[in-house]
Amino acid sequence: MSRKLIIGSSGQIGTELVIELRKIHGSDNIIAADIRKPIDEVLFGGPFEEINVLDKARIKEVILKYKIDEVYILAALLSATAEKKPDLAWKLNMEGLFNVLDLAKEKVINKIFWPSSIAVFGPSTPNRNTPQQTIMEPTTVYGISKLAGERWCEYYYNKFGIDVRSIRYPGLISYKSLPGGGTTDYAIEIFHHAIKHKNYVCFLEKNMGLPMMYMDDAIRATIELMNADVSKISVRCSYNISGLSFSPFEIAEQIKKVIPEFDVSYNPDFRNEIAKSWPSQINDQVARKDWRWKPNVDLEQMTEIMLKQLKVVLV
Ligand code: AKB
Repeated sequence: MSRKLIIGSSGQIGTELVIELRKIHGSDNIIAADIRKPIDEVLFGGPFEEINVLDKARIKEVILKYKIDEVYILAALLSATAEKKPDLAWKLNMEGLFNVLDLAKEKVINKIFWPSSIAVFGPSTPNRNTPQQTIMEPTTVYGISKLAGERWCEYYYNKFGIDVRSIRYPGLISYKSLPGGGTTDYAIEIFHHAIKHKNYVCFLEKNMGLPMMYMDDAIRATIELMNADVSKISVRCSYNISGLSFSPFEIAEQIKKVIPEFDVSYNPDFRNEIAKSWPSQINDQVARKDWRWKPNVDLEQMTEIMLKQLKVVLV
């Protein structure tokens, strides 16, 4: 049985990926790892190891201890934090990837998942229906690190035959775990504020449309990509995947259908400039063709799930 190590298991994607993979493969086969303590469900639901993604020796020690053959590297600084801490962002986002790519090169592991982002695109990229292959001139520290990472993934595949797979995640919406330091974080905050305070001051402008996705779809995409037969994988940098696309105004209107008194105002800050540089809607034809990717959850369904679930947690 193949064992998997999830580095960054206390983060937004890591939390839900560990829970889902444990359901599929059994708790003992999914090793959660982070420098931060995870939520109880992850901590007590199976093995947890403290790992700093910058510590290659420690990663190797845990891999050998559990006889792991697949690693998911989810530890990263997101777009807004990366603008404030560019040196740390570059170090964490790049060195973490290299540590794991090199362990694959040394044949300590067989397969890697590494997340990229729609942040690899920039202002010169076509804003709508953004193709898999297009102009990529990111203007953010995070986007530059993700684009460089994509090139390195493809390089390690071409040069050393490393089976590394990747997705360009859009903004991810979930109720189980909070994001931290991203530009798309508003799309989760808005739900928390709608329930708790009935008002929200949005840090993006009203009509700033961005690509988004409900977390269940993102987790399923990750698992489907990793399970896909190797012959189906034609992209070794990172796949575009598309779910939803909405602006702060559009999501607020959806929420108002359930909470009519909800009031939103707009006070754009530096994150609005980041958002402006990204596409508003992505073309994912290649992922659909290669490994039959298809999103399930639309804006209405997502709003309904988020409000229902968060009411239970927050009220
Ligand atoms: C961010 O906003 O930085 C992330 C992303 C789009 O990768 N959610």
